[in-house]
This record gives sequence, structure tokens and C-alpha cells, in this order.
Amino acid sequence: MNKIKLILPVFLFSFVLVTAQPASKVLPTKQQLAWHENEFYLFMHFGPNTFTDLEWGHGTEAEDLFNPTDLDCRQWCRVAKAAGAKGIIITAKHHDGFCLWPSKYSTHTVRESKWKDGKGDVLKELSQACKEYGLKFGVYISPWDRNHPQYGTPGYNDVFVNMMKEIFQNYGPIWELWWDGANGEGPNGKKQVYDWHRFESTVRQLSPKTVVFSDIGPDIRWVGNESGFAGKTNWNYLDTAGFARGAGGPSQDTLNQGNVNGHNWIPAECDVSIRPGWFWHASEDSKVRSPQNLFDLYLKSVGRGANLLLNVPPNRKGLISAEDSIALAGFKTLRDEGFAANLLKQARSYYEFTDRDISSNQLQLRVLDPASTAYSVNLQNFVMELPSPTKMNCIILREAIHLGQSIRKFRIELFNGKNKVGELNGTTIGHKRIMTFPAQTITSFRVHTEDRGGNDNITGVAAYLLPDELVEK
Ligand code: FUL
Repeated sequence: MNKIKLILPVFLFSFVLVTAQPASKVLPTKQQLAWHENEFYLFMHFGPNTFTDLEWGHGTEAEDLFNPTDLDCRQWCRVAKAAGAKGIIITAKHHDGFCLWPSKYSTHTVRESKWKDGKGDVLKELSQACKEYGLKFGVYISPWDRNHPQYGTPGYNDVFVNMMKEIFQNYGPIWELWWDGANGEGPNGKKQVYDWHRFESTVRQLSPKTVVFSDIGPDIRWVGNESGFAGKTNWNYLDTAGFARGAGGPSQDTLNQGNVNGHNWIPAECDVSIRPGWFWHASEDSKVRSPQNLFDLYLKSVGRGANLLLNVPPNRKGLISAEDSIALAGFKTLRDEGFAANLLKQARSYYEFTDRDISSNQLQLRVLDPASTAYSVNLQNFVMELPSPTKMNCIILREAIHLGQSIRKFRIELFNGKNKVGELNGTTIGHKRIMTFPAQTITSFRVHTEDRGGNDNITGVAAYLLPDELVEK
């Protein structure tokens, strides 16, 4: 083997990019690439259910029930910021039809409630607070509406379109729009035939930069479960032809893993709650996930190339409860401390080629710019060599997804001197793959990848020693 050694200081996620061919013709949009970088953000379920202890309101609840005593969206934002979350997605309207903004197209809104004498507007307060704190602002809106008298008739599609117009025009920019696919009966006992085509073109016209979530996208897909984990194999590709939102979607396994040769770039988002329910219930104050449990969710979502949308529901006061904010702060500390020191900072890297002279490839070190059109080198084999024996239990790889997703299999061999002391095997990498393993002291590791017919564009590698209890079980 003709081993050519390059000496490259490796910084946290520093990358080698040279000219090659794109891995796939199906590529993420600029907005999707930016979405991938946001990794972790909060979901907030808030509305009449917060006050009635229900998960699915009937739509008949008196508006006066909605009366948070100390609502403070800036507190929500401070909690999100302290957790290292990049944004907040709020349930502007859940299945009970109650609108958290004074919609002209409903009589079941904050305007009809006692809160602030009917002058309050949660979307206004939250969108402003998110701007102030530099957080992305997103909106969940349920098409299923158990209150609206027109639900179940063609006129309701106009209502839904008009509500979206109000939201985009009055509270934008909306970063992510979250469409629930639920389609139950309304007050007249009928189900709505949703005009998804019209809904989608309305959003694209109103706000082409918004990324739209639903079971099948168009921009982001449901991960197929509400437990917070993506498949260990997780393709950003999905075939949607012949499928519909809601009950007509692809199987949950397909949503969990994507389609290796899928025709659309529709990455997975893991929506999961910090508590057993989506809405706040006093009885669940003692059931908030621990920081360690949240870290495990992080490994199984972000660590498998998906994004993590963690639900943290405000309580009846209109505040995030201490139990939740303490758990979130602990989760942030675990990430900060665990990922503080990339053990590869002083490592050297070199590539093993049998027949390729890489000196002619004008290798350059650069930080990944997600918007970059530069292509990275086809790194099928590379070695990281440490200056001294180093104990580690976590290796992170990143793929240059602005070129598509190509790696279908990888192997990392761990060496102490000449002795192989371990081997890690995985499938897809995508935006980020975090591998954890029982700690080993090693002097080098070798990464081999196999592609699906494009290039293997590794753009980042890092290694850490996490507290033992954080290693994925
Ligand atoms: C589901 C809803 O039925 C739940 O209440 C919750 O909002 C969840 C995120 O989506 O479809």
C-alpha cells in the first residue's frame, strides 16, 4: 500500500475539501442545510388543555378557562437559551381549535378569554421575545379542529389558509411550520378533506424560506415515533409519491430510516416530550426526564443525523416550571462538559490510497460552510494518529451533506500501537453520527467508509471521553 502522509492539525470539526463530484443529484436546499445546523430546539404545547388536564381538548371548552396568571414568553426564551436550544415551536392551534392569537377566522381564541381582558396575544409576545433572544420562531398548527363550525366543509380549507396568512403576515418570519397530520371528526361529526396542495402553495408563496414539517415534508419528515429516536440507519432521502399526510403516510419504519435511494431530501425530526404528556399536568412535575435521559435522547436523535424537537410545556402560570428548566440546564452542562475537549486537536491525519496521488489535489483545510459549493475529497480510508495514548469513548463523524448523503457503511478500527483493540461499525452518517463505546486507550484509529455510488464526503471528525454513564446503552 502506498501510504502518503499528510500532516494536518485537526481542530474541532475542521474539514478537508477538494474538487470531486457530488454524491447525489438530490440535495438539500439552503434552508434545509441551515435547519440541520440547528440540531436542537424546543416545542411548547400550551392552550386550554394546560388548564383542563387534557391532552386532546374537545373544542367545547369555555374560552375563559385559558387564563395564565403570569405568562412571560421572555422566561420561556431564557430557559431555551440556557438549554442551548436554537428556537421555539409553539402550538398556535391544537386539535381543540383554540387560537393563541386573536384570529379573525374563529370565535374560540385568546380574544374571547379572560386573559388580559381579551387583549392578549401569545404569538405576538413569543415572536417578539424570540427576536429579542436570537431564537428561531416556529409554529405548530393543527388542521384538525374540533371547534370550528365549518370544519368538515370545503369552507374550512379557506379558514385554514386565512389563519396561516394571519400567522405569516403578522408574526413572521416563521422559521419552521409544523403540520400535524391528524384528521378526526369536527363538531358536525364530519372529517375534513384537507386541500394540502393549496395549503402548501400558500405557505411557499407567503414565506418561501420557511421549512415545512409533516409526516412527509415537503422539507422535514416525522421520524415515525414520539419517543425521540431516529434509526441507526437514517437516510435524509424519502420517497413520497403515492403517500399522503397522516394515516396515508409511509410506514413508521420507513419514516425512521428514510429511503436509501429516495427521490427527495426530507430529513427526520424527532419530536418528544420532556414529560409523559405533551401538555403540562401538575401530576407530571415529578416525571420530568433527567439530564442523563435527555443526553441519551440527544445521542439517539442528533447523534443519528436527525434534529431533536424537545417539548417543554408551559404551566398554568404561563411559565416553564422549575423541574423542567433544571433538567434542561443539567442537559446543557452534560453537553458542554462532555464535548468541551476534542481529543483530536493535536492528532495527525493521513489518508491511505492505493493508486491516487493526493498531492495534486490541492488539499486545503477549512471549516465546513454549509452553503459552500466546494466538494470534499473522497475519503474512503483515513487514519487519526494521536501524539500519545489517549482514553476515549466517543467518536463523531460528519458527512458533507451539502453534496448529498452517500455513506452507507463505515468501520472504525481502534489501535493501541500495532494492536487492534476495538472496532465500531455503523451505517449512515449524514449531518452527524455520534458513536459511543466502552472507553479504550488508543494511539490511533482508522476510518473506512463505503458509499452508495457517490462520494464519501467526510467533513468532520472529533473524539471525546464522556462520563461512563453517558455511553449509549
Ligand atoms: C400529535 C398530536 O395528536 C399530539 O397531541 C401532539 O401535538 C403531537 C406532537 O402530535 O399528532
